[in-house]
Amino acid sequence: VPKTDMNNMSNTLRTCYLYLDQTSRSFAAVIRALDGELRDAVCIFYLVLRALDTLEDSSSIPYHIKAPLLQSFHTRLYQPLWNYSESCEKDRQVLEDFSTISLEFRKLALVYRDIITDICWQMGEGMAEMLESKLFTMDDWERVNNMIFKPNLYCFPSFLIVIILIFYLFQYLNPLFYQPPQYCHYVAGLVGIGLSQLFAASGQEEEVIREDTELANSMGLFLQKTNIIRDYLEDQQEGREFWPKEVWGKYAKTLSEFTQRECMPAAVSCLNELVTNAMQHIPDVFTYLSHLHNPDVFTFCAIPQVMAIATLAACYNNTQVFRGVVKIRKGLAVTLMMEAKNMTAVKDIMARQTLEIAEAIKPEDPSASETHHVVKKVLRLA
Ligand code: PS7
Ligand code: MN
Ligand code: MN
Ligand code: MN
Ligand code: MN
Ligand code: MN
Repeated sequence: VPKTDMNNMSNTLRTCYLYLDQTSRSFAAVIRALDGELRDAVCIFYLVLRALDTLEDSSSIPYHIKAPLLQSFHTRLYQPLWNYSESCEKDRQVLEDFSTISLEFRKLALVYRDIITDICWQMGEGMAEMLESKLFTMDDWERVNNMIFKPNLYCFPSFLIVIILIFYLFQYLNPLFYQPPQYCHYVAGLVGIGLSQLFAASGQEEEVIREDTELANSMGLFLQKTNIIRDYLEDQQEGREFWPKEVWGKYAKTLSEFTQRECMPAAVSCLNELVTNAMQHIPDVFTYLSHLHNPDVFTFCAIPQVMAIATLAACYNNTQVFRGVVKIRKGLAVTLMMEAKNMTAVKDIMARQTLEIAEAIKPEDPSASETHHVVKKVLRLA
């Protein structure tokens, strides 16, 4: 029995669920399986973020227009008439009819609205900051602990010692220091943090789930890194580059070389290093999922994670990443979705997919020993 009763819904909320089906290939089903107020809050959260991401992805919008649009996006939630019709993206409908989404947003309880507004504000700022930097670095992949900030040596060339002292003694001087932007944290880690806050606010999960933001961040990073790895070719074709230069720089002069047939060995080595890096998040994924109590919330969180490990297993050591689309087999996807209902099943799936990766490791691969290492770690925890 579907928990979403379409008959008791307002027309605008029904339209929102229609947009959810149209814009999400994987999240629509798991969001519908949520219960009560939380379901609508997460549905609206998804659509609002989909709208923000569509703005970010629109290559037709020039920088001087796009940056202020991203930064002011959170204010649009309270502007009943705001719509945006200049995007050419596939999902532009959510921007063209944003007023329907924002109308339903304003019907949510204040606790949910404040969480969603705050995440939109932080994500919009982060996306705008990223528009300026052309090349992707390792910092964009990892969240640098907010407390351990990097002193900007350009501003204080001769006071390094003093800076280091201040750095340890007065951590509240944070804004004086330059912090590298971290793309994956902004577009995915924040989603994990916001979702955890929604779970707690709804009373369907314990308050403590809010507190460990590092675990919630890892949940998002695992999905985002997998998405970036899999979408290499699609992103190249759209003129976007998300693979970190510290990694691809070891294997090529430019990231786009990986589309050429003669660069395949280097491309695959790079791919394998990134898959190995993404797998480092799995221990955090186990810990986060083990903190959940509500079965619907558990499935909602677990399904995207098991899809991600299966995607990584399909991509590992696979030249197809550079030639086309790597998709997990339909049958496997269906099995995983039905299976991922509890911790034992999730660990089982993770172990199976990790073993597939382990079997594909070539001894001559530059990351072979690193990959073996993370494989062992995952299998020990699973
Ligand atoms: C609110 C469910 C569950 C603790 C639109 C879910 C794009 C991978 O652009 O659509 O097609 O390549 O394939 C989702 C943590 C975010 C991180 C991020 C919001 C999990 C706008 C998902 C989805 C945290 C920025 C979608 C991060 O991939 O991308 C809700 C816990 C949106 C989650 C983007 C990517 C998501 C992503 P594209 P996809
Ligand atoms: Mn997608
Ligand atoms: Mn984007
Ligand atoms: Mn996108
Ligand atoms: Mn993508
Ligand atoms: Mn995509």
